[in-house]
Amino acid sequence: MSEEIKEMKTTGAEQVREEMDIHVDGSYSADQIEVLEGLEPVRVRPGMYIGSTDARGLHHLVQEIVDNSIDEAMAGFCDRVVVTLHDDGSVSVEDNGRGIPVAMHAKVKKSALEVALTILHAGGKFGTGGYKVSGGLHGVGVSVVNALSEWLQADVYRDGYHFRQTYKRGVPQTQVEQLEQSDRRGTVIRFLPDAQIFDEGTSFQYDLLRNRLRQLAFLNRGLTIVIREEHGRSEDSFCYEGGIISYVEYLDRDRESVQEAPLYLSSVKDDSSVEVALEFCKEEYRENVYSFANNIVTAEGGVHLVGFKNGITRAMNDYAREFKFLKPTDKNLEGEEVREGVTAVISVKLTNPQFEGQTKTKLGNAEIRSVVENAVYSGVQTYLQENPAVAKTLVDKCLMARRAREAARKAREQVRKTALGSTSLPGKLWDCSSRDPKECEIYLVEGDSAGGSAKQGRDSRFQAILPLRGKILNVEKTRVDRMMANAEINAMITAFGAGYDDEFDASKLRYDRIICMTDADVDGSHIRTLLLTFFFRHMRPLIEGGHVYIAQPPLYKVSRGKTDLYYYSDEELNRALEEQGRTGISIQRYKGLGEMDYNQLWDTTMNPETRTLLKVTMEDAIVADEIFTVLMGDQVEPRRQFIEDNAKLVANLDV
Ligand code: 0RA
Repeated sequence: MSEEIKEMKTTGAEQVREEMDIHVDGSYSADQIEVLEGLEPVRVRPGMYIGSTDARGLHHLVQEIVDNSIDEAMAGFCDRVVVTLHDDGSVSVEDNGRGIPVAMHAKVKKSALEVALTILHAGGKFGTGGYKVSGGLHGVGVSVVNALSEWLQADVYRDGYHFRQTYKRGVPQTQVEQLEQSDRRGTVIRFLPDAQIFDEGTSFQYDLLRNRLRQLAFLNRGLTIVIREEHGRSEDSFCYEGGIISYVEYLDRDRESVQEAPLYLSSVKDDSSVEVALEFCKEEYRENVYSFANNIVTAEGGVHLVGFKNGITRAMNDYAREFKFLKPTDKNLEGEEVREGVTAVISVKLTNPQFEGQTKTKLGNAEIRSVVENAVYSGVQTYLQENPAVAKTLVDKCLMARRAREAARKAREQVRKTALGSTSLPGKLWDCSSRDPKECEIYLVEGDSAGGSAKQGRDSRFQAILPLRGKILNVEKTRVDRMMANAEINAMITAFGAGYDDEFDASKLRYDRIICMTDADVDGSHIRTLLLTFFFRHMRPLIEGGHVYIAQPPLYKVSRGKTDLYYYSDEELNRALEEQGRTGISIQRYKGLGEMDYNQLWDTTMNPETRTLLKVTMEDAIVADEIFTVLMGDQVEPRRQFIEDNAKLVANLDV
């Protein structure tokens, strides 16, 4: 972090110097203009700096500030970060680090604090970047948050005093003031996001922030991170002395491990450090491997993930050969076979991370691969040698995985021959007439009767209907071969036309939008969750590519004379009743889609001009996975507890 500030200072100084050449008048008001100009690009194109101006971009602001405190912690100067959601809608991030320096910058004649907060620096993708990281969106700097805030207040405690500066939309409202004496140390940044910028409102979701902060606490052993509502009920404090070992235990809290405790491996080379924690689970055939670089989720993987995979596969094969679990004529165990049931967290920290890939979440520093690979290879090797009973269980598990994969491959071929191979579409699909996938959409509708209304109501040029009968198979508990035998699953695969699992190819999709239209009741939400689980597990690019939507049918119809008005939530209904009174009206509560006639269904839910669709996004695959594992897993008690804890999250599964 200190390197970063140095860099910010020079870049900032240059920028200010250039501006000073133009604005020879050095008065305070001229200052204001300079600063505004400096941050103006951020307000003109916020998406370039924070990715988007929706809820995700909004939460990114908090992330940005927290990152700075975590950097201070990684540098060894801070062990506590407190995030507070205030009653006035602002958020504050407090740390007990050294405090952002406030000293005057000799050339710029501004305090370092003001430079950091008002000058757009060349961080991340805009320049060289120092210690800080540009994981796609990260590392753009606090000045960006300042520019996008209606107001921001920076409080710094250092050198025996409390200092403060306040800003509005990035423009300082005061000099850096020296306030009372204080022997406290640290920084508090409090800001109110600018409602002019964020188009989905400016309210923060506690659950979303909590999950990310918990993850950061796992990734930074010993660091305490607190999130709280100012006067609210919620407060969570995270601190894990076990670091990523605790993370693996947490991920597997509802699974049974083959080992007594996760295996932990670490290695340091030059300025880079590598940590891996892993364990194998019983009765689990998926792999849950999460990789991070400088605390950022590397969703696209990269060299550290490759090193991990190579290391574990080599170690297991060497062991299986040495102890004759494999006959000389047997093929080596494949990586996927070895990793069935593995839960692992790979965390690397390095000075100059190279982020590549479509979403800049793929680590590219070639030298890191062998560091991870060697650590994992020798760690797993040693573990197997020292624990022969566990080792035998693990190798047996790999061989079983091999047989299951063989069976699945056969089943897949069968499906391809009977369904995918032929051009015939499922019998109950009402297809649309357009053959241009970009304009086509398919409604997955619960039940035949609602399917009938949807069929009548739709615009058959571009809207296809696939009625789904009864419950979709719970794919969480099912292997591929059985899953493919399920008629509903088969119908979806065939209708979408893009295959599944490793062979899924989004470019073959016959519809750009897959819309889940289920009843607004418990069964409906169950079916929706099952559908999302299926997509998440077997067609993940469908969600990643933003192709999955949830239709929003109305909950109420209010008739007053000849006019009907529709309401989509209890709040909406109550607000309307408050405003318009309750006399001379009749209220109908829709229990299911089937209660609407086809005209109503079209007007309220299917007409692109008037409907609202919720897009299902993969904000955080790990959180989603957690939801799916707990919601769909075998154990009832954690599921009940989870739903209770995360009612909001579950209600809008689009996190
Ligand atoms: C660079 C140098 C120093 C402190 C920081 C950065 C710093 C920045 C932030 C941002 C949020 N919290 C922070 N805490 C510290 C101090 C250098 C020194 O005192 O010698």
